[in-house]
Amino acid sequence: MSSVDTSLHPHTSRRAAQFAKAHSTPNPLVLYGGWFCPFVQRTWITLHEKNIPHQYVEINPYEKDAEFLKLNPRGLVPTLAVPVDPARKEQKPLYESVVICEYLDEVYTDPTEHGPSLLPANAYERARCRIWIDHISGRIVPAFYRFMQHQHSDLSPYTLDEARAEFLHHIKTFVQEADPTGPFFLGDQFSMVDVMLAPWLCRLFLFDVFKGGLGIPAEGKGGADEPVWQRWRRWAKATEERQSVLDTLSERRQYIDAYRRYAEDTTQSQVAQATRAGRRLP
Ligand SMILES: N[C@@H](CCC(=O)N[C@@H](CS)C(=O)NCC(=O)O)C(=O)O
Repeated sequence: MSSVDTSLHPHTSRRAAQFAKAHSTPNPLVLYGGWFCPFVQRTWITLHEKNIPHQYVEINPYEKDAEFLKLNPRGLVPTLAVPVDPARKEQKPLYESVVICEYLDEVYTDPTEHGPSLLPANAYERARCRIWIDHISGRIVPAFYRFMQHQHSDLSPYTLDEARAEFLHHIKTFVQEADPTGPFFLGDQFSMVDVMLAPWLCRLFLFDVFKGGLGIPAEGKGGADEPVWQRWRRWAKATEERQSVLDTLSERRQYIDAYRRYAEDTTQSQVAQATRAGRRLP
């Protein structure tokens, strides 16, 4: 079956292309990524936020190149090759976007070079951030794909309205836990929680393109939920305007082409297959 999985646009574009080009020379820390991938964008944002020297290598994870599978037997991007010896000559692989981002935050700690940590110093606050990171990865992200892959068919186990309502419910729960003033989840400090959701925020326009709208009420039209949606808009605006987020985005047209196969539910990506089968995402 022909599939976007192997016929994806091969290159990143716009600001993401500039960021990739600025990190194209060999470095002991290597990010293997795909421009279209929101899990990769999490890693990219972390590298950018912390000003971490690295090499970016664009690959198509659907091609399952043998060298790539040696690094990550799951065959997923992001995959990171990290230097593990003092001379920074020997590399070992890491994968899973949350694990990778936390690793980068833990290792690159010099505040003069890398700015503040993306997680709070206080252990309780750090643990609370992890609850909301888990909410994003375990609830918001799966609901995003269920909504995006919904098909109007008698065989569909859920309606589009149900998928939309489930997605918005998880967003609302998240917003209600955010610092009331913001603009970010923890207040004025951009944190790992924001990093984890930002890539899907950048892809919400795709629901207007493919699914008849996202369904977040327009300003002043939120009824009893108006304060929640106001707080959401404050978070979304600040996060969308964050330099690290802007600099890791490609041309909108490319996302529309890449996500059409999700919207039509024809992609064979592991995420899409898990969504279709009602399994946990890879
Ligand atoms: N849980 C993984 C998910 C990564 C993931 O699904 N990446 C996709 C691209 S967005 C991929 O590499 N897909 C290859 C495939 O489905 O075979 C993470 O957080 O890093």
